[in-house]
Amino acid sequence: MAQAVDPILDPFGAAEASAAALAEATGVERHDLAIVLGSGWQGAADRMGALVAEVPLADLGGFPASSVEGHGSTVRSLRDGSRRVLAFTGRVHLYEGHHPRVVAHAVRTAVRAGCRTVVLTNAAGGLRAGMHVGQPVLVADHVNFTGQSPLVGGNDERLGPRFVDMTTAYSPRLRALARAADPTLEEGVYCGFLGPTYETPAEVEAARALGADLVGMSTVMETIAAVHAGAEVLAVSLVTNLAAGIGGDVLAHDDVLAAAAASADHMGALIADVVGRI
Ligand code: 8IG
Repeated sequence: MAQAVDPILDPFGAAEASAAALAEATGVERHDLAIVLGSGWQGAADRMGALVAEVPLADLGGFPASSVEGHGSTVRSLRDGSRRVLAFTGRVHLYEGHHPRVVAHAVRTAVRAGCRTVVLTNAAGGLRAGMHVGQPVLVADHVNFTGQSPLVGGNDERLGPRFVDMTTAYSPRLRALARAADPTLEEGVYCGFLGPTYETPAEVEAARALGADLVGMSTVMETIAAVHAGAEVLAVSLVTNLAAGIGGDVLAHDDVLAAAAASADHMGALIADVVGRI
């Protein structure tokens, strides 16, 4: 069991402690790539390599239990040839009441464990005309509408610099690799909301006016932490609903999970193909 270090008080120390506990629990000293699996993406982990070890996040220190149905609470170490992949089977969100530094802890742990590439997956609402449920969309950029950031507060230079350029937060290189894997993949701008409410119709209009194509409640804190740490980010959203007021249906989490489950195989194959090219 790791010496518990609080990621709010000492995000660098906590990431370092969790990475050391991970190496100890898996027997794998360094990993190369991390993937965070959102709703609907769980099946993808099995396709990305041979399972070496699976560790409860509760054993690594700094990780709270996830309270959201459809999200796991383990990390898997996978081997794909010479490459070592870390797959987080779930994540925690701001809307669960977690501090942005707690939300960012998995990504910071992965970077301390050696990962230079972070793949973030999520389920999201689609805003753009023509989007359909079950469609994967490459995140090309984001609007941080949460009013929060894991970088607020004193900056620890061991994590990254005080001010962070976000011009190429969603790596153009990795997006090109993903489009090569699936030329039908569309790209979109993800607007991160605090949640847990879905948007009001006025908020949907606001997001659209801000240039968003997707709305969701995750990913943005993790992307900021990864870019801060110098890692390359690839993010893919699975459209599991059309944003409130667009499809005419009232949104329910069960419908989101059902749409995600129906696309699990497709998303698994897609992400395994893309990750294989990185
Ligand atoms: I799945 O329509 C999923 N997550 N904010 N809006 C927001 N988050 C979401 C949505 C949505 N669908």
